[in-house]
Amino acid sequence: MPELPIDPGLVEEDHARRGGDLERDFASLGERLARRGVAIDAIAARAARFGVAIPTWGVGTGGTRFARFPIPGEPRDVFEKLEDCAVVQQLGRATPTVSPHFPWDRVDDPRELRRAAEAWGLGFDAVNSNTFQDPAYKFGSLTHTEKAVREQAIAHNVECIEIGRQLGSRALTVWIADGANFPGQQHFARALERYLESLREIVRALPGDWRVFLEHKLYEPALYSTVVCDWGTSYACAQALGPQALCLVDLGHHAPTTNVEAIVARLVQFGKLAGFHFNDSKYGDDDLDAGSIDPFRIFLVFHELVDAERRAAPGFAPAYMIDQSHNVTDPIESLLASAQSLQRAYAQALLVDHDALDAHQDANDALLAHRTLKEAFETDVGPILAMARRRAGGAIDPIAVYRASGWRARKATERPQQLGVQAGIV
Ligand SMILES: [Mn+2]
Repeated sequence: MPELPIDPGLVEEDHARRGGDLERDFASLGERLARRGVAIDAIAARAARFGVAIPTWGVGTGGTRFARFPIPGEPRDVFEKLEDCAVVQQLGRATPTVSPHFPWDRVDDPRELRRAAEAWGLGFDAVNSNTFQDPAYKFGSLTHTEKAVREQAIAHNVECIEIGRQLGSRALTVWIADGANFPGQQHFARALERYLESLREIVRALPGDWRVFLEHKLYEPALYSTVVCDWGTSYACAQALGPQALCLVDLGHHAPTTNVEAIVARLVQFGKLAGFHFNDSKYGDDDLDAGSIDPFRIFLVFHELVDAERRAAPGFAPAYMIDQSHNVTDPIESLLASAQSLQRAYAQALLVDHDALDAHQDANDALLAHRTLKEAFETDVGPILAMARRRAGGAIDPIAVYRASGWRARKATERPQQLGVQAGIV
């Protein structure tokens, strides 16, 4: 049995206080779904298997280019980050894995880190490398014009694979900040050729059962052009690099009006979808909480994923991670709410009547096809998610239990504030 950071008595109290209402809501929703030919327990069982990774940097307060406002009791090292991830998993039951980042999470012995995670009942998902902070990377990393800098960046990624192997991870996510601020600064083709050359070295270092996730981003920190700017570039690179290379979709890394769900469908079709960095945005790469701005878009993404699952699309095994910057909330609360938003979108997508949708599409009945999707999206699946959590030992109302636990105030005493606590976001 994993250790539980929050007093289980508080979860029992939550079940006692809210369990009766939940059962009535669940039964009522079950009746309505049965009229549509849907068995609520089957949906609840599938929703319960949904899991999204928490990035270790997500449990710390993020920041903007202007300031960071730390809150008392933030984790000071990766072991304390794991502790906070364990809180999110204990109460929410949708975040069984953690995605580490190096060098921020560097420890002397990765096996000790693995044991610490296992004690909390947590596993490790994709390992993230960092080639954007070292002073050597001012003009690029894997695409730098100087071979020595490229070699430094390659060696760092290879080291991340080695650490990840010891942690039980099986994927490396590579995002580079490389690009240009001025037209003419960088030769587009030569920079991308250097990227491919460097990535080939990294792919050569991958164990056979590992994958490398290529993350594209249209701007920032480079403000005129980036080397891996869009999904087309990412796809072409993944093709050139072979079957172990796949394309990762960060929801915030596109121009504001981009149809992200269509990109997801394309990557599924071509067998190159690595997975996601989930977040939400209004203007750009805002890194707001998943589901806070446009829950319909997340639903449409999950509709494509459920469709792929249903068709057993070849090679379909996406990795899910939250990638957000928590600037004005307690990160634990934001992560609980975000994981719930994602699980909600998944459960809603499971309710889509695919046979009806196929028929409406074939008949070119635009209105009924659209209404079929909306009917699923507009179903309040809250009782399904709450029941899945309760059955797994989580809280019916995770944020209420978290607040009642006094976790943050206790940690404020146990974890005296340090200046310059590492935080970052990619
Ligand atoms: Mn990302």
